[in-house]
Formats: sequence, structure tokens, C-alpha cells
Amino acid sequence: MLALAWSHRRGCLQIIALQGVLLALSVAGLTLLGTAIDVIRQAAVPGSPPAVFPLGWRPPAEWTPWRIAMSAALGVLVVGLVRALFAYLLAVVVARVVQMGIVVQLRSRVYDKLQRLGFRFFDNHTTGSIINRVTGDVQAVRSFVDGVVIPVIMVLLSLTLYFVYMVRLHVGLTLACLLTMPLTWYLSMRFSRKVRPAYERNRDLVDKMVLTLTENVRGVHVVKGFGREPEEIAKFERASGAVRTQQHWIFSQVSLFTPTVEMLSALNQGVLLGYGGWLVIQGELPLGSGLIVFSGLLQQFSAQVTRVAGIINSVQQSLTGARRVFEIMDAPLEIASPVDAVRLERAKGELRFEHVSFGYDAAKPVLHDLSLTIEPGQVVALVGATGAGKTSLLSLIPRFYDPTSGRIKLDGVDLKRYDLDDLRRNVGVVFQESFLFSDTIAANIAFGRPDATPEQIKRAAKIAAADEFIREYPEGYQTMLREGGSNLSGGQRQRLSLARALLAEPPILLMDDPTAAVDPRTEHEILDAMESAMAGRTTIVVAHRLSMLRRADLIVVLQDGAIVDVGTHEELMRRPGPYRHAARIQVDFSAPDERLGVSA
Ligand code: TTP
Ligand code: MG
Repeated sequence: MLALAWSHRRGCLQIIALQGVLLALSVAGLTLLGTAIDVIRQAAVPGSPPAVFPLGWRPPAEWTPWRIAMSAALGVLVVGLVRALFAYLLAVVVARVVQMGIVVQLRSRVYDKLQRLGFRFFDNHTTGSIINRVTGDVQAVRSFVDGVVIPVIMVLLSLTLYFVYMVRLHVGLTLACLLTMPLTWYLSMRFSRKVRPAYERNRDLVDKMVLTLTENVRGVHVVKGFGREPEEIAKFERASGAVRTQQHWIFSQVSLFTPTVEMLSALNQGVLLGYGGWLVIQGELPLGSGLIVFSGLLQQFSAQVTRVAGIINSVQQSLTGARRVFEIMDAPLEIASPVDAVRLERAKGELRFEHVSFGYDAAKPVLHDLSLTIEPGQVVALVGATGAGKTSLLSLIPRFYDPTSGRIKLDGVDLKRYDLDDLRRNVGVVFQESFLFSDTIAANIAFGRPDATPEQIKRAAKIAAADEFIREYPEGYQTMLREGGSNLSGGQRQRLSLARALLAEPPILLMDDPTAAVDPRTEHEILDAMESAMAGRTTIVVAHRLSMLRRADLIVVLQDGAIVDVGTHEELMRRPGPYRHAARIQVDFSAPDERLGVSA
């Protein structure tokens, strides 16, 4: 965080300089006031001590006391005006440096890092918590600059200035009045130590509340479908109540602390009136430039000491925020291009799995010792029961995750040695759950290739059997999709994501159950169209329907994360095993014309 402040040192220095001018002006105003009072007193009360002018200045001899007092009044006015001007400048500079500089920069750095983090990070953090970090916690971090670094410098500067001024007025009075300061200091410290953990807990509770909220917004169908609104409302109220209770505790501590410190400063004023008054009466201290200036200084001094508590408060908050922001910033990039990355223009498409094992948790392996070779241009179908690890296997190829042991080679080179962008450009993916952006249909198809021409987009849509339904919209390819593509049917969404993967014409195509959400007739259309799309590409497709399986060059049967059988449809049907068993069940339920060549 210090490095962050340092990288904005120019702006910080401007702020400090402006605040320094303001500080000097306020002390100058106070001095003018004190001197004017002494001049007036001297004129009004015969026999009172002569006024002492600051910085050894003397008014011209012909000036009447009235004229001196008027000049002082004018001076106070001018100081006030200049102060207002500088206060305005300060506000402008703070806004520019802090809100428009630090916050924006930090936010985009966090976002940038998020884009490069591996899936594992997102598996381990909730959406709400990540969003809170990019929005709220970034603010907490910047408050380190304008709530800690700058104020600390200013407090030190002003305390020194006040102290020196006070000592020059009267040493004894200074010491007497500052007697309570160590107590104030001690209380501030104790307060902060007590409140600090509460702030951390507060952020976690807010995360939990946001999680409840985001889940409910995203899962609104499920909530309403099962009539769970009252429970969900109660759940949110509980989360919100927990935040409130916590907040309340913090406020109660703050409310206790502030009056205590204010009481101590009243004690100071008492000492000042008693001891200082006596000094004035004894003629040891002038009334205006002594006691009154002193009173003003003391007030400011106490205010600064109290401010220390506020600063400590900000330190807590910004440290808590920083821990969460820097957890993102410092998260290791588990999956990144190596330094001496191998560039990959266009892969031939030979994939070789060598004793690959993988698990989301190191303790719980999902894939066990897979070995498999896929020739360039082969169409491989991946079958297996739900939870067998098909999606997990596919996610290793574009390096969404890395194997825990073993290697995957593309064209004879370990995936880890390729430039990551090159690798992913060579792999087209159709995910099991398609995700679409709130943008036009054309932009969604061209997501991986923003420079695609309308003709290319249309061709990809045709192959994916999407062109027809797209053209039924009055705005065609320029139709705006709602968030998550919710104005499309499940099958339409799937076909758009198929078109998106096909557009980039990748040499390797991965499809996770691309026809799961379409009817058998559309499936046939898609499969026919894809026949040409798959030509010349290494394709791995998770499939359940025989119509797809029969077209595959190779079928890989996965069971509990292990490959239990490999072969063509005909080969696998000839031997007993999980594949033949599953295929027969399907044939029994399918239409007669589906039974081609697989009748038992
Ligand atoms: P998958 O690889 O998702 O299984 P699958 O694709 O074969 O299943 P389906 O046909 O239903 O799509 O999951 C294998 C195991 O890995 C399963 O026990 C769940 C677990 N898993 C995780 O722990 N985290 C994840 O992100 C995923 C995708 C799976
Ligand atoms: Mg799956």
C-alpha cells in the first residue's frame, strides 16, 4: 500500500502542500486576531501592557489603534478569502488524485488480474465476494492514501507547528495543558485494538449478505417455483440483521470513544482558563496574542490528537480492504504462459494424454491415470455416467486447469509449454452450460473473433443450425440478447454457443454435450451440418445419443474418472461392457429407425 501511495506521490505532494498552506493560513488568522485584541485592549484600558506584534513587525508610528485594529480586521478577512480559495483547490485536487486516479487505476488493475486468474480462484470465492472486492474494498484501499498517509503527515506537521508556537508563548502553560494528551493517546490505541477485528468481521458479513442477494436474483425461478419466498426473505433478513448488529456494536464503541475524548479536551480548557488566566492577571502573558491565541492552538491541537483515532480507524478499514484486494493482486497465476513459450500458429491436432490424473481438490482425485492418443482430425466421443469426469477431462485441454500428474501433449509438445493465448485460440469450446453476453447475437457469435465479417458469422450460424431462428427476429443478427441470453430458448442458446466456437475455425473442437438441449430432429440437422465443420478438425464431443456416437471415429468410455474402454461403436457393441449395456437401453426406448445395426 505504501508502494501504491508512492506511485501517486506527485498528487499526494500537491495535496500536502495545499493542506500546509491552509494550516499556515489558520495560524496566521489566529495570530492576527490575538494581536488585534491586544491593540484594542491597550487603547481601551489605560495602563494595560503594550501589544506585541508578530515577526518583529511594527506599525508606522502615525497609525491610530483604530487604524491598526481595522487593518487586522481586513487581514483576517483576506486570510479567510484565501483560505476558501485553497480549500476549494484542495477538494478539486483530492477528487482528481484519489477518486479519478487511485481508485480507477486500482480497480482496473484488480479487474485485469481477475481476467488472468485460473478457474481455481473462482471456484474458491463467491461472486459476491469478488464483486465486493472490485467495488467496496478498492475504496477501502484508497482510503489508505487519503485517510492515512496524507493525514498522518499533516497531523505530524500541524502538531509540531502548534507545539512550537505554544511553547514559545509559555512553556509551563503548554505542559499543564498537554497533561491529558497521553491519556487521549492511550484511549485511542485501546479503542482501535478493540474495534479492528470487528471491521474484518463486518466485511465478511457483508459478503454473506451479498451472496444471499446474488443467489436469489440468479435463482429467482427456483425460489418462486418452490414457493420459498418467505424463507429466502427470512434468510436475507438474518444476513442483513447480522451486518446491522455488527455495525451497531462498532458504532456504539465509536460513540463511547468520541465523547470521552471531548471531555478530556474540556478538562484542558479548564486548566487553560485557570492557570492561563492567572498568568494574564500577573502580567506574564498578554491577553490576545497570549491566552486567546493559546486557546485556539490548544483546541486545534486536541482536534488533531482526536483525529489520530480516526486515522487508526481508517488504518483498520484499509488494512481489511487491502487484505481482500491484495489477495486477488497477489494470487499466483497458476496457469500462465511460460517465459520461453512455444508459439503455436495452427496446431495439427494430435492430442496425447500420458498418465493424466486430476482433481479439483488434491485430496479428491476426479480423473485417474488417463492415457489416450487422438490422431489429427479424429472425432472422439466421450461417454460416461453423470459425474464420470467428462467435463473435467475437456477442461484440461485449453488449460482451464492443469493435471495434478501426468502430461497432455499437443503435436508432441506439453500443453504447458505453449503460449496460453495461442493454445486457447487453437481450441474451440462449446460448454455444457452456454453463457451469452447481453449484446447483439452477431457480437455473441463473434466473441472470440471480433473482426469477423457478417458473412463469416452467418456461415457459422448456418453450420450450427442457428441461422433460421435468428432470421425470424425482426432485427436478425442485430437482436439484443438479455442478460445471460434469457430471451432465447435453451436449445437456441446452445446453438449460438456452437456457432461461436465454430466461427474461429479452431483445429481442435471440444463440445460438452452440444445437443443435450435440442429435439432429435434439430439434433440431426446440427449433426449433419457439423459433419462438414468437424472435417479436418480434431473433435472431442461428450455425447449420449447413438446418432452422434455412430459418427465418431473413436469412443472413449469413462467410468469414475478412469478410461474403461476405447473403440468404435461397432467394436464396443460386440463386447459386453458398460457401453453395450447403456446403448441397448437407449435402443429399447428409441424409434424403430434409430435401431440401425444395433439390434441385439
Ligand atoms: P464432471 O467432470 O463435471 O462430470 P461429467 O461432466 O462427467 O458429468 P455430467 O455428465 O453430469 O456433466 O465432474 C466430475 C467430478 O468432479 C464430480 O464429482 C464433480 C466434480 N467437480 C468439481 O468438484 N468441481 C467442478 O468444477 C466440476 C466441473 C466437477
Ligand atoms: Mg459434464
